Amino acid sequence: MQPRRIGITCYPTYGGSGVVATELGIELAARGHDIHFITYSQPFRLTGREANIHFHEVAVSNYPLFEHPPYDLALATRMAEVAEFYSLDLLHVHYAIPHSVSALLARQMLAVRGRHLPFITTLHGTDITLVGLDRSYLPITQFGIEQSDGVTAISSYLSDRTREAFNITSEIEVIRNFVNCDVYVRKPELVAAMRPRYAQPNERLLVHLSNFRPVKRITDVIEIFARVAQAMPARLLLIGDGPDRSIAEHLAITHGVQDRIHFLGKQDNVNELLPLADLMLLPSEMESFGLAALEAMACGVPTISTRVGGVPELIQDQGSPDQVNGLLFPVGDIESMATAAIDLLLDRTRLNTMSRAARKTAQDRFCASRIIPLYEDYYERVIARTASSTR
Ligand code: GMT
Repeated sequence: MQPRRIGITCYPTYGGSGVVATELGIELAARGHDIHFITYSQPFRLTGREANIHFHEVAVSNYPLFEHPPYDLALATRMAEVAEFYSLDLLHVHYAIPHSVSALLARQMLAVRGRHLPFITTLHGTDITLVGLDRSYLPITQFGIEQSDGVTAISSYLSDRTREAFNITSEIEVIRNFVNCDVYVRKPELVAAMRPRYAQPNERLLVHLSNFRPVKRITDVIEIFARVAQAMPARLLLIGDGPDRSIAEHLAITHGVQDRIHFLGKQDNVNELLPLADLMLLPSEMESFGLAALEAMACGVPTISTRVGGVPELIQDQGSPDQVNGLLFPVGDIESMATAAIDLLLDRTRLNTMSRAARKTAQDRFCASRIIPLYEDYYERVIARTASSTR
């Protein structure tokens, strides 16, 4: 693909969609594309010093009249300005609400000046499964999706769900999430140096990574861990922060395991923390994909998760031992998840086999080197299709 100038908009500070958008920008920049992040703050996984990456802050003026400052309009304005100044070929927005509608406005603002700016919307999950189905957002989300020049979804599940819930008949390209397998990898010397900070040699180390929203069921994480900690010496790394953190702290005290849990808060270098663990817990109510599980798997850490949404597209719990890369259970089945975790952690051979299968899945199917060309190919198709239709 020839080098392109691409604008990317996402939620820069919170959630998996922002992580995917940022990592995508980093990977595209490394392949020679010129990337322009148009967001309200610098995406948290960027250092600001990467080659080929530019950051354009969206500032929202707050007049006393505005009880709710119009961020979507400020964003549309900035998108149009950046697209014009830097001659962007394409805008790629992550999370439909409100980004696709802002991109649509930017496209229209430029069209009246004879400039063509196609935009692609990538659907991530709660923009469809929760927020987009709120009656007050449904029609505008549907409109934003329909008006997009291209739409991608991060799993087949999410693509199907979007079609059903929003009556979308146009094409939705499934491009699954990815991980950089060179960055997310277990480096034995790093593990040897860092693991003693969090666990003794005789202790098992579990990990959970999320934004601590109710959909993640953090209380199930604590319940499962409390049962594991009764059965063997164990510790838990909790990475992330959000509304349910204090509920988790309270439950940990109730079970007397607060001293066995490291509440680490938001962390930048999760690639250095995940490989320290033996097992990840992700007992979510819903996951359209489960990026945290993929990042752990790339580090050789298998996941116990729930059989929801797009998770079975990533975690395979049936087949020969070298195919099984994690375990899936019904939502809320704490007892089964705890029993499975205990059995697995006590069986070193099975745990190692599953760890290798997890890494192999990440490498064979979800490495950035495999997925990024799918985005590049899709960009070219959208640019070509929309250029010929506007001629
Ligand atoms: O729920 C989150 O963790 C945040 C949310 C988002 O859109 O920012 O995550 C969704 O997108 C992630 C990245 O594509 C997926 O890995 C998550 O499964 C998905 N979350 C849900 O569907 C609940």
